Amino acid sequence: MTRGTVVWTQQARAMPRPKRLLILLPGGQPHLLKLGAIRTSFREAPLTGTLLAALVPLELGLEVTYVDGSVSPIPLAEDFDLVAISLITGMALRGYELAEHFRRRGATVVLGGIHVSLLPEEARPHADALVIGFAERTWPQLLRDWCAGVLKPEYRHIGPAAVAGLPHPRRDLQKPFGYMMPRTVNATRGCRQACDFCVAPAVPMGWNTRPVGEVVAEVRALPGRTFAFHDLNLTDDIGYAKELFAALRPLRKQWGGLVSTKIARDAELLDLMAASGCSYLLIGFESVSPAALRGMRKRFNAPDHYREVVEALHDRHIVVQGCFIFGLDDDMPDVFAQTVAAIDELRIDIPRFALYTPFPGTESYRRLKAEGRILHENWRYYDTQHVVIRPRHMSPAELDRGFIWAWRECFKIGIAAKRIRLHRNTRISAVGNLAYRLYGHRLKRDEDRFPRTEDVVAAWSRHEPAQPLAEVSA
Ligand code: B12
Repeated sequence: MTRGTVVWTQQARAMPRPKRLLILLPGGQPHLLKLGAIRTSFREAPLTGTLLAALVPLELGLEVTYVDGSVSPIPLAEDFDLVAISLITGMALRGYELAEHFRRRGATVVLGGIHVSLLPEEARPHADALVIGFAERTWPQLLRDWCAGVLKPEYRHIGPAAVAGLPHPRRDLQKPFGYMMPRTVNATRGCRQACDFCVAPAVPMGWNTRPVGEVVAEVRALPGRTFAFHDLNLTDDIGYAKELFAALRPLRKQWGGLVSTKIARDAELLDLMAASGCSYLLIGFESVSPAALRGMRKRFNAPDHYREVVEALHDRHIVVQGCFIFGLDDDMPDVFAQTVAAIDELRIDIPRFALYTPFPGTESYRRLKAEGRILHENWRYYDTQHVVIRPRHMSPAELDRGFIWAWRECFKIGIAAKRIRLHRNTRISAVGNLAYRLYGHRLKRDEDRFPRTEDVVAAWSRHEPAQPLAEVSA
């Protein structure tokens, strides 16, 4: 053995192993599609985890693992030094269980995300540190503190996110073939509207936009020709949106995103949007009743103009994914049939339904709580797909049945096929309709995964645990 080799071996032994960081989204089962050994999500790839991974300071030398529990098993038997878990309300209880699990194995646990910002006191006992608000600045600082052994119990950033100069999300850590749309991008943060069910005014997120040049550079660097914007309301600042769309045009990519019905008021915006490669849009129509819309403070939605909105987009070959909410105060028992008929008349390409859900911290929560109409606070069911309130003009069970009926009715094969044929962009429309048809079927069939309201309320009053950990990792 040469002298040099001995020195190398001793150095290798003396080198500390890199600290292991797990970034975890607890994940939800409802949108999982299992085909034999293949697990994929109906969804688009979330940005939260990949952005947090990109923000990890390189000089700390951490070994980063990213797991989205929606598409991958959670590595319960592995040891990590630091586990960072992102929580939205529907995932909160699972997240707490996972936090306890990894803490028992010796990890330091950090919790962040919308739910933590809404209810920090609930989250606090489950974590060594909380991150409240947007984390572009606080998360790198937290990691530096942790490595230096001076972790604080709380890191807080209230107000608009610091979005200039962001690194590109670590999409290389994403599960390959895990998502229907793997390439997602974020251009704006927050929303300036005040819809009563939305958490944006509750956090409060403020409003901020990334420099257009940085967004364009990120999009240019993406492989493939398609991507999706993950913004709450991409066109909330119309001037910014126009500048962005004009700059995207030369890239000749196709994209989808979330916008409000307000876009139809501006033909120039629509033209720029279409020319920049917009191929589908998710729009919250929410209701066909003006009174219901007033009740939820979404006055800028005018059902009389919905037809115009859809036509303006169809004229530009843009597929319209329309969201509708059931369980609003003005909803009568015939709201389900009325909405399904309106969707047909409006020629919405991909309809989608949600239940009115009073997320903690929101205006709707305060109001319904004061009226004694919140059935339970088992956050597991706060996912907009389970009834958690007592509606005004029907029973919770009627709302439950009507909701499932609408999902099933709207995606009956003949009806869905007619919708698909109507649009020139058949591929997107077909994939969307097929995915939601499968979803509607599971909603009805899979009683274990979608227990109905009476059972949930009964279990809540018996103080039963939310969900065993084994189920989480399955
Ligand atoms: C894009 C989006 C989606 C995408 C991707 C979801 C995802 N998991 O990322 C899709 C379409 C799939 C989706 C689905 C759903 N969504 Co969604 N979605 C959004 C949206 C518009 C943007 C999220 C985003 O990507 N932001 C950009 C990223 C980078 O920011 P971020 O996630 O906020 O994270 C930042 C901070 O919060 C923080 N942070 C977050 N987690 C953690 C964790 C740690 C440890 C740290 C340090 C920091 C940290 O750091 C990040 C950088 O600042 C938000 C609205 C919003 N503005 O947040 C709604 C939102 C998150 N969705 C919501 C809901 C309800 C859902 C669904 C349940 C709807 C449904 N029934 O299908 C599902 C749930 C799916 C799931 N399992 O997550 C609600 C959640 C409300 C709540 N209290 O729970 C929101 C807030 C919308 C709203 N206005 O009410 N959604």
